[in-house]
Amino acid sequence: MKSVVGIMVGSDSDLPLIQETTQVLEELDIPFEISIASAHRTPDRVAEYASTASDRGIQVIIAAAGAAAHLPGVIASRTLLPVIGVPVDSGPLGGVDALYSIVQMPSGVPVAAMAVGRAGARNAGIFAAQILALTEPRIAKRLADYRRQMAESVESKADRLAQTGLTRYIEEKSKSSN
Ligand code: RP5
Repeated sequence: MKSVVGIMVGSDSDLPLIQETTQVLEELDIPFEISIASAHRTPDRVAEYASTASDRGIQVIIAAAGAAAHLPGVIASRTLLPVIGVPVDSGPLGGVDALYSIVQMPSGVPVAAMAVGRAGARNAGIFAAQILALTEPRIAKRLADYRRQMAESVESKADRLAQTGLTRYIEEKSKSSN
């Protein structure tokens, strides 16, 4: 199947985090491509990627970077496709630097900035799916199922908490996460 989401990371050190994104895209059965390019170390590769993505059939781009994270903004400057930015929680500032770099785009060239780290990486995949769902009913259906399963999971946790009480619930939760 042809990729409709393009994922770009600034470094191979961002790959473990971006697995959160690829997992959710796989769960929702959305084909994606993934590669590495740095806004600072390989600016020509970034420009080439961004300016050809639409012609390859890509409909949404997800760009993840840490530190002075210019990758999502630079990609957005070279394409009219929606760009979702994921601030990677790497480096001495723990991702706050990347968050500010991604969220503070100048007027006229937006990037959809996600939360720092794992939640942001997962939400990037879901947000990309929501954009695609505007024109793809099968993706909209999967997103609705995903939301329902999340709600059911919270309901079942609340039921279990009511049955076991707080202390046992916490003990059992910590045992199952070890
Ligand atoms: C950023 O600098 C990358 O996105 C990465 O998060 C961070 C560190 O990169 P490496 O020095 O580990 O390649 O450009």
